[in-house]
Amino acid sequence: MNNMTNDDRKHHHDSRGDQRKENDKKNQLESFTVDHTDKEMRTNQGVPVSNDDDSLKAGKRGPTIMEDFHFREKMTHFDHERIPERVVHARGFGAHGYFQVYKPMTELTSAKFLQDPSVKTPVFVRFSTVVGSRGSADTVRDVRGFATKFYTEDGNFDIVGNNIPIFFIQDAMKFPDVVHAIKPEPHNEIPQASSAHDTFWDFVVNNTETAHMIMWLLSDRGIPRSFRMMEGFGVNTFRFVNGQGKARFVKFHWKPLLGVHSLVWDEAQKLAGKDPDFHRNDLWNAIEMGDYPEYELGVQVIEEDDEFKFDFDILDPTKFWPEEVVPVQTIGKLTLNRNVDNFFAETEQSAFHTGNVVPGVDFTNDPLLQGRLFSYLDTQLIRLGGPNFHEIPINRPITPNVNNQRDGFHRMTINRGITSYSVNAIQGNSPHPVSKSEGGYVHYAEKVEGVKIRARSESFKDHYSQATLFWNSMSEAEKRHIIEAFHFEIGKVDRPEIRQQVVDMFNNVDEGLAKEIAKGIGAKPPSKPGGTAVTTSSPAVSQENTIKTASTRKVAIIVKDKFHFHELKQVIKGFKGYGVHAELISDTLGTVKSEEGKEIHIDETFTTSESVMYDAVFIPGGKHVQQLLLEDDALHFIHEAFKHAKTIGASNEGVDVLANAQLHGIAVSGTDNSPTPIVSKGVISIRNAANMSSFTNAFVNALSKHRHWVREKQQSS
Ligand code: HDE
Repeated sequence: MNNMTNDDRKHHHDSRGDQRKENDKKNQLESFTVDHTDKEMRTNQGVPVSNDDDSLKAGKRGPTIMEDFHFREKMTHFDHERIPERVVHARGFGAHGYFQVYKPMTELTSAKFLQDPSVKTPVFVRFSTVVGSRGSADTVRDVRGFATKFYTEDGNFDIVGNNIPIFFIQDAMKFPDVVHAIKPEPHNEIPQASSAHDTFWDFVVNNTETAHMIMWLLSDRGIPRSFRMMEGFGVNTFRFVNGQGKARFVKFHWKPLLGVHSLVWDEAQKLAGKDPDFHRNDLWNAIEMGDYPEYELGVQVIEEDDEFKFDFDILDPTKFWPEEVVPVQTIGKLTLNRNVDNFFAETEQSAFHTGNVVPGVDFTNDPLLQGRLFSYLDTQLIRLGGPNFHEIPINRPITPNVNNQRDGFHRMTINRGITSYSVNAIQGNSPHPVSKSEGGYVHYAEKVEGVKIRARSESFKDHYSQATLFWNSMSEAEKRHIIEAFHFEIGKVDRPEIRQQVVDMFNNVDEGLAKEIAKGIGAKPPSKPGGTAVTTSSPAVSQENTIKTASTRKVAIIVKDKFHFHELKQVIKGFKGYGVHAELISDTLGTVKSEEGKEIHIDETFTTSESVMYDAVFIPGGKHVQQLLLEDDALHFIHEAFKHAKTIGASNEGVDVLANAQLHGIAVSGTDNSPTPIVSKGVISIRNAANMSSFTNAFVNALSKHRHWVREKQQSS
């Protein structure tokens, strides 16, 4: 490639035509992939192995001999098979997919992957939690990472985003501080994967720029239902630059087509024990089943001339651009359609970097972004063991990397030729830089002037207005969840003075909120009037207003011997039509037999599963109910689903189980044989089995609402 002329290069691109694209990365990865099915075992030196079970000994009961190269190689490799986990975002899960732009974005950016709607740009995404270690649980309260690597024909472009559009701090200088404060405390390394402890809240009350982010973290956004049901945000302000060199400020968004949905806190905590891999399982299984997660890429754009027209600084990463003020244009779609072959090789070794941009995308002076531009490259040097991590298959661009960089640990490339410097005459000054018009990356020529100073801009000083805006935007249920989250988090803080400081700090956001916080943590209500002057809201940030669909949701069906087969069959068939999945639960694996004598396979048992792993529960009719009525596990299942505001349904005798469960404030169908189901706060019941389709429709409709928060209210009142 080194000696290609520009015409060659152009031709090379054109001739590959439409085959380039989606499979380019897959094919590249496949050239590194090995499969040992039916292969002979060989050492790393390629020597055939005769025995992999016994070390070489001086006598059958004697000591192992030094010359056992096979033993030494095997053990040495094992001894060294761990690498440092990421300093933050250690626990993550990745998947492959592709991105397609809806229409040419030429007016906004020259980025090639945003020009041609027929091009499928390969993508790798890694979702993560921030605070916990690699082995921690998925459903902890935390920010989620949403890092995307686009393998474009102009090189790799990474959007290293989170599921919350703002951040804790305004200047990268403070990143080590916030991370030290939130990580487990240094003396005893407790607590794991949690912000509910003294050092974090000590940091919060002494660094009030965190106020807005805390509101989001303690909202339902901190406990997503699924990686498939959360937004992603680039957080920092970037630039789009078009072919004429015109630049605009831009923020990136990922909008999930399944909407933004969350767990409830009690459920999240239980899941952390019952299924620490809940989000991993969810994503992996969705992809395996062909329920490919999809997210639209949105951009918010601000003209350079409008930089100072907002009541917040557009470079302040603790502020978001309300969608009602700066609309989000959706410009393309990401589809995740392929699980990795090997977690370590792909997900663990993936290295993202905010500095990985392509022509058409540029940076701004956002002081958090500026620091990130240093940190991401730096951190890989220790984590991936040297400067050649770009050669690890998952990190390789699908374009060649051609330059004079050489050597270093684990160098894979064999560079031919004797020059590795520029300017050279011996190899005709190859490789040669290309001009902007030939596609070379040229930084946006922003005019910058100023005196050197360690200081914060005055325009960053307002820490509370948008925290109030966020609070104002929350539905009643969301507000209640935030207050409860404060009660949990601050309830875990030992020092009473910090608990009081939290009340006083959040009084600056909203007085009513501060009073409610105080009630649950043994602190005094705020002593002064609180709040800001902000009375507006941003409906777009409330999850109440998100997309609602039952598609891909998971229903637990409880059955024992002598259930009604035809009811079950009709309901499952109805679910399928809506893309809803069902799993059958009983007290043992194997099969159960219906009243009609049909056998069906059980997927999970009361021992291997819990209602927290499902979105809803259904009990069909039949004589099995007589046993279910005596079964504590079944009742517990229903009570938990009820407590977590989930959809619950029953048909015929199954309704007796609901009646027996005494669900507070719920009406269930009587024995009048009415053909229409009774729908009561997300609990659906019917006695008339002749009409299961009206039941299924009502059930799926309730399921699509995600949760029935009205029940929580009656429980707490
Ligand atoms: Fe990161 N961040 N970060 N971060 N971040 C890392 O890079 C850093 C920030 C985010 O799946 C590290 O490779 C600084 C905001 C994600 O591999 C490290 C600052 C946002 C991931 C780092 C921030 C993020 C990371 C650790 C403040 C949302 C995981 C391992 C100035 C927009 C990527 C690594 C993956 C990872 C530095 C703040 C997102 C240390 C200095 C804001 C999704 O380089």
